[in-house]
Amino acid sequence: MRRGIALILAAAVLGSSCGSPATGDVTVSATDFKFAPNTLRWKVGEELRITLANDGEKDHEWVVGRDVMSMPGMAETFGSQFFEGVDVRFEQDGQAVDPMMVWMTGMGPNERAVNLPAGVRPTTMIFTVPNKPGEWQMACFADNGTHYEDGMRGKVTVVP
Ligand SMILES: [Cu+2]
Repeated sequence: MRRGIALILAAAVLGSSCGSPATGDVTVSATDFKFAPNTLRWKVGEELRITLANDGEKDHEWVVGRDVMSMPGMAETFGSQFFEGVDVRFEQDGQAVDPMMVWMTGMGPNERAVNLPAGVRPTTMIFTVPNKPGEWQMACFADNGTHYEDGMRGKVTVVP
């Protein structure tokens, strides 16, 4: 009986630590095949520094959006892109990096995915959270969406 209660308490503690989203400036670590943390909570208007680290062996990406689009013969992406129209600065090792070197290209005109090739230095995104409240997803759609299917996904909650 006592052991049963301890297990329930352990489950409750684990559940709450897994379930509470990370806030403020955080580093999101991409590994093969997940993001940690994978739940974030942002507030409209706050200026954030989100650092993205590829700690895995594979090439990854980080994209925030909604409405996964899947077309035959094409990689998946989000139909609605959180960072579309958002002014984002990038830094690596404290030095400014040209956004053109960081955003993925070729996935459609609206796509705003941060390229995280294997071995890349941690890349910091600096931006003010736009007025796009609600539930968003984070994802890596690399290797024709298999990373996403394997667990490279998460949630971004944007609160007013
Ligand atoms: Cu990936």
